[in-house]
Amino acid sequence: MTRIDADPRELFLAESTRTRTRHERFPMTGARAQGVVPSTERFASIRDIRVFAGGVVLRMAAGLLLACSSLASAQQKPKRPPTKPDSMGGMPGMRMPAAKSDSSKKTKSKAAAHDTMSMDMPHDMPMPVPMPKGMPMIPGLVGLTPPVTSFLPGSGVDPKRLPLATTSRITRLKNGDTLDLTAQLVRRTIKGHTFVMYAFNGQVPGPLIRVPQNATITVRFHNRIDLPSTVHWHGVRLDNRFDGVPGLTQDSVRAGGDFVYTVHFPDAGIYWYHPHVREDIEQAMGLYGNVLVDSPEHDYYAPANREQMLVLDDLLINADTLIPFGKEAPDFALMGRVGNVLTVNGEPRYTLRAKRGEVVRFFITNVSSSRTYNLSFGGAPTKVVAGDVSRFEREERVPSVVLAPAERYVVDVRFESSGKYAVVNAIQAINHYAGEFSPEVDTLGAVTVDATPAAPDYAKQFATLRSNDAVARDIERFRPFFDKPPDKTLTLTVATNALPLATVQFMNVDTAYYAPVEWVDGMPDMNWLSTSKQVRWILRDEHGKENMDIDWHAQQGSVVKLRIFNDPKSFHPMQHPIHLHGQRMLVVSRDGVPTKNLVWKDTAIIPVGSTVDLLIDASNPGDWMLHCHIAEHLGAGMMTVLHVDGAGGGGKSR
Ligand SMILES: [Cu+2]
Repeated sequence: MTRIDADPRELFLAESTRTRTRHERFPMTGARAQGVVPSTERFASIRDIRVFAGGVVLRMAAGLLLACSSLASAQQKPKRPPTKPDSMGGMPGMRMPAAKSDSSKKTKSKAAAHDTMSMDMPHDMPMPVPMPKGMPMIPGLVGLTPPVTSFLPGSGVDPKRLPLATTSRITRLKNGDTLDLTAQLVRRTIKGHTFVMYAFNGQVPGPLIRVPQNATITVRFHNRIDLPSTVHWHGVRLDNRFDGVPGLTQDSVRAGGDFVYTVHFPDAGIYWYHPHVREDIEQAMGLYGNVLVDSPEHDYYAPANREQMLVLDDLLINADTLIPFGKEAPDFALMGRVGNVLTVNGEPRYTLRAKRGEVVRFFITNVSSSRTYNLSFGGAPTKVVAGDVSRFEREERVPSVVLAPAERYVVDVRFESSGKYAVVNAIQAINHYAGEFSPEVDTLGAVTVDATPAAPDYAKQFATLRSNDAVARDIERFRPFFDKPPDKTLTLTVATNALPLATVQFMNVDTAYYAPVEWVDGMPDMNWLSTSKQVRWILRDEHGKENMDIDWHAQQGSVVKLRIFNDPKSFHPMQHPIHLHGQRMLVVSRDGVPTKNLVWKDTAIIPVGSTVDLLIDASNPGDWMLHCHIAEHLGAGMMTVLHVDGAGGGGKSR
């Protein structure tokens, strides 16, 4: 994470080579090195990897599993014959759907004979999902497909007739204005391959809606994609009727249908919109956009030379093919779909030219289905200014910013000298198969700084860490509730049935160790084959009620303490970004350690093994979803409803 003069791509390659050769077993570096998160959200508990069993044990177990794999594959009938991979190059994997040929017999004997310690893949072993380099697909899973029909956008549509997606454009709206927002099919070219995907108004990300604080706008939504849809206004404390949740606040909008939203923006900051129907498909295929709400105060933020939106996404591509989605139910239900092509603002490579000494304000949103990022700017000094729904009590210098799906942060970065700064995602990768962790750096783009000095020069203002007294005063009212006992306790866990035998065997061993946060998919084969028919993610309350069976009410105007515990002993422990609609909340403590610098949030990451206390300002009446924002976890049931009953007894939720 230093300033570089070389092409960042080279840095990336150099980094990945270096990390591979220095591949250690359970290094105690990665997570600790990633001091991450704006300090208030720093995991008191990114206590590195908790190792309860060594990698040796895991390797032995993996060996045993592979030996059993012929049994496993005998029990699981392949639905589709395995085929030859089309390329074993940089992105290993085969085209889908699979072509001719095959023989499960041959696969079986291969599998049984497979050298468990070898990380090389025989060339005739099929790998329907791209596996990370050095990670073979578990032989017991070879030839299996998820028990769902494949779905990709625009089946039967001639791509040539579709408009080419464009980049996001700013749409400035005033109080009372109306916007037509159309979800539609588009063509997108990514890394030279053309795919049929979705976009709002032909743009990816969708139009950047820029409005003054307290504006109310009308959005005429037109659903012109091939699935039912809605629009959810993420983080906005709006009228419950326009929250966009099918079955709760509205009916889903059928393909070809329309819906009119009235959206009021009471809080300044950065928000986003996306469908609340099959997010695993619709959001992943391009339906997302930002809303930037401007405060009337001219010095709401410290001065900056320039503003930039950074929308982080990842796309799962196998060579020149999108990995299809499950039609009846989400696939990748264990970990969520983790893409192998990282994009910023819809493109694989972000570039910005800046002047020397320029202060750039980045509004960052993570719209990925499952991936958590640890973002930094080539060593350029970075100040975290604001989070989901407000500014921080105090600005703080941070080495990097961690964003779970749906989270937003606003950071100011000063590029002090000329040269090239790599924008990177530096994380700790995990290989579930080998039981190994290793540092990994992905370059998302570069900021090229020329020698011309920036004017005006904001060096002095940048060096000052401001206190936002208005935020502190607002939060002061809630401080008396910080230590009250929880009103509601939720445990995060998972239940599974009918998963492939090899997956079950593997996972039973795998939980011998865990990472507080999984930054990559360390088991894409097992993950792909799991659907929400087999995996049910669970929020369980103190009465043993689960998900939508939880009966949870609060009075409008009350302050609700929600304690969430992420059970490390579950079948597949994993972090969950928990999102509450229509209200704002504070992360008051993590594992009993009080947060020192507070910010209003709508999404909070709950690392594995952690207990997080949230204080909800239940100000907005209505029926509001609380759910995991990993799209496939939501699709696998991980949601409940907080009913905020109107102060006048007029709440619709009784
Ligand atoms: Cu989750």
